Amino acid sequence: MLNLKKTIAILVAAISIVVAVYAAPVMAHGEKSQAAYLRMRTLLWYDVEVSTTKLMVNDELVMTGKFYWFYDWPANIAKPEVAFLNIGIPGPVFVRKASYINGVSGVNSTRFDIGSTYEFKVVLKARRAARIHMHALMNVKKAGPLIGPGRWVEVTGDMADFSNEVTTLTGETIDLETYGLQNSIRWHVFWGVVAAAWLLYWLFQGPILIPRYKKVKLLGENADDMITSTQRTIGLVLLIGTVVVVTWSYYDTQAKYPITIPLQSGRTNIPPLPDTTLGVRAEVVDARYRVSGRALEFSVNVTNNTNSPIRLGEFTSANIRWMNPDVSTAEPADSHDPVATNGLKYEGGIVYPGETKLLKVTCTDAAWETHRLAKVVYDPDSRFGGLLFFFDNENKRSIVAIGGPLVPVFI
Ligand SMILES: [Cu+2]
Repeated sequence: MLNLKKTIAILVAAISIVVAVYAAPVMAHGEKSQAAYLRMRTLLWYDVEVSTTKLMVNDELVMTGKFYWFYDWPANIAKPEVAFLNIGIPGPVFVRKASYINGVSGVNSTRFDIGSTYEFKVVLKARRAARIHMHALMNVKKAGPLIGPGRWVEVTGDMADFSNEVTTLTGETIDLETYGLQNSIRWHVFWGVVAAAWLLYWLFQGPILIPRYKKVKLLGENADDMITSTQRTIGLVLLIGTVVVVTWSYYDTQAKYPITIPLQSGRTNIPPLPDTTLGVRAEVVDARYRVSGRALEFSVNVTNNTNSPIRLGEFTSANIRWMNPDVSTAEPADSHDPVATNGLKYEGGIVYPGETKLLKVTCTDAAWETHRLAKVVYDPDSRFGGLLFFFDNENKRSIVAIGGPLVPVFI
């Protein structure tokens, strides 16, 4: 029996070493790891921009953009009843100074409407030097983070210069970077010393744990009798001392800071932006994913209820953009920004006002594989989703969400 256990232990150790040796350094932080259907059919981000990609410590960066809550929300993903807009950054490279959703402060969590569009703005202040891939992200309760497009940003300078000053409601100016830090360190050290002293005291009372346990279990001795009256007295002193110190600290804090406001945990309800379709309707008739060609092909019935002729310029899904350069151009923001500059082609041409037309659209790019979106055809619920951007003569956009079942084509 012992041998078997030993063998298993050695095997586990050996496997761990092999895995550790072969583990390659990880460059990304999970943006491609979420299931394809989740990235395509939950939150669709677009127009995401950062005000700068190179800045110094203490400089501000503003991230703006829009997001659309996909109408065909996956049944197994929690709906955005409680959600919080954030920025995904490895480590505290920035502090967040403010965030807004449709102009409303994003301090509190928010409930969002499925099928609606919102715009956001997050103001960040650089705290320490780093080169990071930052994302807008939406934390949805019970669903997790829904990640927006990433941007490489480089902060230079010295963290020692960083200051994060705010004026409190009582008119005092404080630096949040250092405010209360000394006090916090003092209390941690104080309780650390008390805890260590208590443990050390018992450590020097001789072997206590296993020998006493044995005495109780095997010899049937009474555990309470093993504790001396001195030990009891010391325990009582520590107990009373702890209660006195905690009580005193509460009264002392109350006297020093009579006015405090608790952390805000209320919920806001923010009305969505006006309809982004501007009267254009699009219904997917059928859709295929061509595995060998790395192409999404779909037919879509488009009705133009606007006053201008429109053409299809872009399809976006899962933070990837397929552009039709005849109508709209876009370049990748950096080396990790998936933009298929010539990825969208379609048959059907211009859709005139009042007309309903069948367009045959093809979105081709290696990103279907490299961003693991093609895996959607292996999902139990093989449905895709995304946003179509139609442009009129004045480059005004009608943004329409589409989606439907996706059939794979292997030959
Ligand atoms: Cu990233």
